[in-house]
Amino acid sequence: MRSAGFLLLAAALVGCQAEAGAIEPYEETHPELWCSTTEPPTNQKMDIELAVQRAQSTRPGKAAPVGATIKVYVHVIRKGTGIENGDVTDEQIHRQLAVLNAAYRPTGFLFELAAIDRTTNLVWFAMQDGTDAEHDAKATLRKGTARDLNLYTAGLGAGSLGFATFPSAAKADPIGDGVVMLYSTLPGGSIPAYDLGDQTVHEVGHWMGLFHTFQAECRTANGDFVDDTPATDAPAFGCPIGRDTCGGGGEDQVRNYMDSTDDGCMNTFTPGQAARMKAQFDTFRRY
Ligand SMILES: [Ca+2]
Ligand SMILES: [Ca+2]
Ligand SMILES: [Zn+2]
Repeated sequence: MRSAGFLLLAAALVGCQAEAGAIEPYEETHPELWCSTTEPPTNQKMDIELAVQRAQSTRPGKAAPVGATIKVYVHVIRKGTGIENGDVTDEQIHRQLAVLNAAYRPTGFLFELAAIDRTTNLVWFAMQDGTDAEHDAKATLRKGTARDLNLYTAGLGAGSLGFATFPSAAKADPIGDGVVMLYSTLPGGSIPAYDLGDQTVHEVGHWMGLFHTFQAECRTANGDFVDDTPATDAPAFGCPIGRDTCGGGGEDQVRNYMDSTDDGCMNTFTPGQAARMKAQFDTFRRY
């Protein structure tokens, strides 16, 4: 069991070493909005994979980890009252939870609304990844433990649909742990093609430990450390069914939640992604 695990890891390491350079969207697409999650640098990814391997190979009984029901604390950051000021409604939040549960139920995870709070703050409303505004908002609002999802909605800016932290970062930065969404992507929001709540499913995918399916371009199918998502050369936008950007391995999974397609297009997590989420949650969020 253990040696098989290390063989898999060795294969992953080879994939990682081949990985270099930024992933550029196709010239013709130029989306105005995108996921702005920052993935860990390659050397840190190797440490993360090793930590998961180690933790999972020493699990009592060595049974595969199961999923969990995750409490969700929703923090609405607004400019004022009314949806035009980012004051998303309780109904939108309940619909978002339903979208999350529909997407994650097959993976073994469910989400349960714990609380909603609302804060009017123009500086926090414009928060971006890594800013003082983000830090201040999270330091003030975050609730629960590493097992709980803190979901912030705000106006963001700079083209961001949302951004998330990874499970492996939760212990070192418990305050920062969470998902920040552009408020107008929640179900019933105002962004065409990104108004069904699937962008939150994508960002929560990062929070669960998933990387983009196009992570390593065509160099390896294992750039996302998931075997059953074929190598993909670049993010897909819209819904280009049948696209196949890398030779072999099957068509690109444009319906995968961890690509970059429209909300109406993405509808799939693979068994490999579900297994990765469980191992990541068990290693980094259950302590
Ligand atoms: Ca893959
Ligand atoms: Ca292919
Ligand atoms: Zn992303």
